[in-house]
Amino acid sequence: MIKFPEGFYFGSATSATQCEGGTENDGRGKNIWDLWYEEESYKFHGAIGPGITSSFYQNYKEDIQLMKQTGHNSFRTSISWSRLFPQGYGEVNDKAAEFYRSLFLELKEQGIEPFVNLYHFDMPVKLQEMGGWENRKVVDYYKEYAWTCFHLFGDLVKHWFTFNEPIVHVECGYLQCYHYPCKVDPKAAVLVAYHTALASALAVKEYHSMKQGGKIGIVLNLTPAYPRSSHPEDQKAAKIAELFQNKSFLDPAVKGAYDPELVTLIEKHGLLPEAVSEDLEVIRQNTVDFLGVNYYHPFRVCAKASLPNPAAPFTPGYYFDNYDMPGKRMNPYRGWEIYPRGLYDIALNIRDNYGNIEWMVTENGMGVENEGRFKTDGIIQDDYRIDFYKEHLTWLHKGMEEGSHCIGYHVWTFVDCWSWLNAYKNRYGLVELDLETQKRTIKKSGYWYQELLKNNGFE
Ligand code: BGP
Repeated sequence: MIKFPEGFYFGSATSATQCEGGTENDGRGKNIWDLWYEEESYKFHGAIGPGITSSFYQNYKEDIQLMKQTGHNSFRTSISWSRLFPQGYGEVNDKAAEFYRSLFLELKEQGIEPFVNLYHFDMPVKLQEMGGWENRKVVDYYKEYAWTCFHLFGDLVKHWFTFNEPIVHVECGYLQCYHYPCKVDPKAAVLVAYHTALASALAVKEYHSMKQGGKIGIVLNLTPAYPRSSHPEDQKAAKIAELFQNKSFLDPAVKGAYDPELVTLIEKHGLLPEAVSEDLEVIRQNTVDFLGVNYYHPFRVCAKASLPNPAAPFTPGYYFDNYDMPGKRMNPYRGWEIYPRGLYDIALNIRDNYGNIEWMVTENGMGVENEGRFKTDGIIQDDYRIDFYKEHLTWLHKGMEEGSHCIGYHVWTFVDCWSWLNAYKNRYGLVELDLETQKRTIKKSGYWYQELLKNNGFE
């Protein structure tokens, strides 16, 4: 029997853009995903967009009832910055404040602890027009936004996160073209990463100064980089991949400083931003209270097969290649590697190299394309997902038994949600969403999760 400690946080996670819908309601301003969907909608093949999703803005009470039924004791979502501040700054939208207060209150009343994230990829359009995270002024607007959230909801919310997966908006927005502003500009990428770490530290500082008696952390998608072999060149490649992929945010958030090796590499490419010493001091002094970790798959890394093109814009891939490990286990329904042991390695890494800081799994899940094919007797028979969770929880539990201080586990996600690039192609939920009727139907994994939560463990 795998048994988790009393009071372990079990639940699920989502984000405002991916579940709320109601983008035209009650004075919400646009964020970059409304724009992305409008402009790139041909890629979504007529699928519904962020304007509808699972209409959590209207249906949150029903969804909270379902969460209660499955035994959730906690749930993570995010606040939509452009719902609260339609311009990104200035006047608070009272209707939005009312919505989030009612949502957090309802969760509390149903015995579900809210974990609230301030930024999940969703820059208000007005601020993106000013340069988004490239503009130092936006960092100050974020600080005001964070302060306002603590002020408005801090009596109800005791677990905050400053950002979700900040490396993603850096890479996808500034090195590849998967998010706005969709450009390849390594210098901007580094500046954005630095401004984001600074914004996070400023939010931590504000929160601590308000003495509300809760905790504040950051959610990082830690992706262990495994080298192809013990050959020194492969080892070096994996070490550099770790620096960029994981340590670039983990170190400033938890240790208050960047790894000197990362700084040297960035300097070598002439990309180091001009940092003001007071800002570096803010990062140094305001480290997080706890950590959220999203884990989906590992990173397989080897030395570069050929010399990088010096004329091409710099990306971390300058230093390593990804390789296709023979025999690796793939999710046949989504195309990501499944490697449950990665969660154990993360647990020990946090224990050994990050002061054994308190942490939790803030996302772990299995996306499945065309999931309707697994439906019999009106229920999605997602045994593959149950196996996926069992295996990850087994490795997590082992890490905890060996002393890693993990306090919770949230699956991604509860009700099937909208995704940034794939709309509803890949389903992750414990609960199926019918896109035409908005009807929710618990999947087999949802019933399994209910048993897990009832017993705080599984056989
Ligand atoms: C994480 C994001 C989530 C979610 C998830 C699944 O990186 O934090 O917002 O989208 O990945 O990924 P996808 O939706 O691309 O399948």
